[in-house]
Amino acid sequence: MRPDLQEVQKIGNLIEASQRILIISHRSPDGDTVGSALALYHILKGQGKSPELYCIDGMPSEFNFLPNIREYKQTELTLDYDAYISVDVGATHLTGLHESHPELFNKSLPLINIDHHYSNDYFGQYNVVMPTVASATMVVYYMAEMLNYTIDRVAATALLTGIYTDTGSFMHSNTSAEVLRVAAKLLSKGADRHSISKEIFNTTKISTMHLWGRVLKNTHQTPDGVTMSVITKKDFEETGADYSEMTGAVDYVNSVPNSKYSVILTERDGKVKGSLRTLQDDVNVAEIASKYGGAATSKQRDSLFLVAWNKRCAGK
Ligand SMILES: [Mn+2]
Repeated sequence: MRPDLQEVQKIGNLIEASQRILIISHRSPDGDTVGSALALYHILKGQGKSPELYCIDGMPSEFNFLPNIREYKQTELTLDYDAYISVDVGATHLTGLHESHPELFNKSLPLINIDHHYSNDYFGQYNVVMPTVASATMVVYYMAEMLNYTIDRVAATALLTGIYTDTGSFMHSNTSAEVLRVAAKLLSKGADRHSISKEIFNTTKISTMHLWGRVLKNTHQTPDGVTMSVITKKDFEETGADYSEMTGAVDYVNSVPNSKYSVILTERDGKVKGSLRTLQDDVNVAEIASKYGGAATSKQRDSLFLVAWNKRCAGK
């Protein structure tokens, strides 16, 4: 599968005619939104353009090894750019700009929406949305190839970062033959696989160690195979960890043998966040999460919900 040729050509023409281009990442930035944005930033600079990077949240330190990561701006936005590109943004509210800058998303501005989420409702003037593809960086890769943009070592490393993080280091079920083909092409272009795996997957802060220690200590399994753990506000305070340091904990909890699915309940700003994960084909955690008002981004194997701290949970 490849992006729609006509749409990509229109985007190529828009970029050709634009000078100042704003690239927007989603809040709580992950390797895919950052990798897509940094690859585009580098490629567009190579085309003689003046790209800028925007994210409403700061960058996690594990991405410090990526060139140009410090170019991200969090300052007040003035919408005077020639073009806009959102990357890995499955829904407009994930930018944190939907209320302050609604004109970005009502098709009145030249916004290019590059994404791979089923939830994406084609909010851009231009849209390249491929829900069957494992990462937004793969969509960027296809587009760059189609437009004959050069993918050098810097761009290849940024693109491979998104593949690495969205496939959980090639361990999630979305690791298709096509993922490995694209990863192989990026490696042959000089992508720095060693830095990605070391900086993102094999570097753990002491506060994360302590937080995960509590997650693991609190883990138990019900007789019907639900593996659960719980983390309170006090755990965050005492370990000095922040919410982002919970990333990946639910996958680890789910590794207990005979897990039908796993849940971590986290106390967060007066609410309880439930993170659910399964590796079973016959378990749909999105359905379970939806009983508690599950998030729009929920998937069959990977879901979230948020309930008020004092709300009594009905049912299971
Ligand atoms: Mn993604």
